[in-house]
Amino acid sequence: MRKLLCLCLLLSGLINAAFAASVTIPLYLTSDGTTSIGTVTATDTKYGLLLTPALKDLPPGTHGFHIHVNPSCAEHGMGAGGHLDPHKTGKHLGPYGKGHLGDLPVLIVKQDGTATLPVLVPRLTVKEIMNHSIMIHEGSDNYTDNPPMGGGGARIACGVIK
Ligand SMILES: [Cu+2]
Repeated sequence: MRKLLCLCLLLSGLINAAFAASVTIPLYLTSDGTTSIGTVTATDTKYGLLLTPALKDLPPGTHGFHIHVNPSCAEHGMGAGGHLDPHKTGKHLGPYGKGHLGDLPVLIVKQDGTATLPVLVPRLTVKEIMNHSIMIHEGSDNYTDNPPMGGGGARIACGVIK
């Protein structure tokens, strides 16, 4: 019996190692701060941070999608502050550049208002995004500072990562 217990503990340890850290983030419209639009699940993989959205009630098209620095969605998303930029680059260069670490690939929303297509963020981990926030913008993102912050504009949905 004791042997079996040991084997079980060993196996569960192996399973934990195989399935790395993960966090599910609830998102809400910034218009009222309380209307749920679903979740984004962040998981560490050997290729980077995989973000899997299960979202609804969004405008179709591509949207700027970022990790913002403050763990707050208050004041229509403005409480989240700027993009996560621990290395103080001051540059918005997208997920594959050397600027803000919080610059994610654009979020793609289908005609029916849902977003389910995962994106991979090579420079981030679950640990690095904890106690920050995730933001969806009204506009898209051209991964440059012209226009500022890739042209995302208004903050339409937000979730605190904890
Ligand atoms: Cu943003």
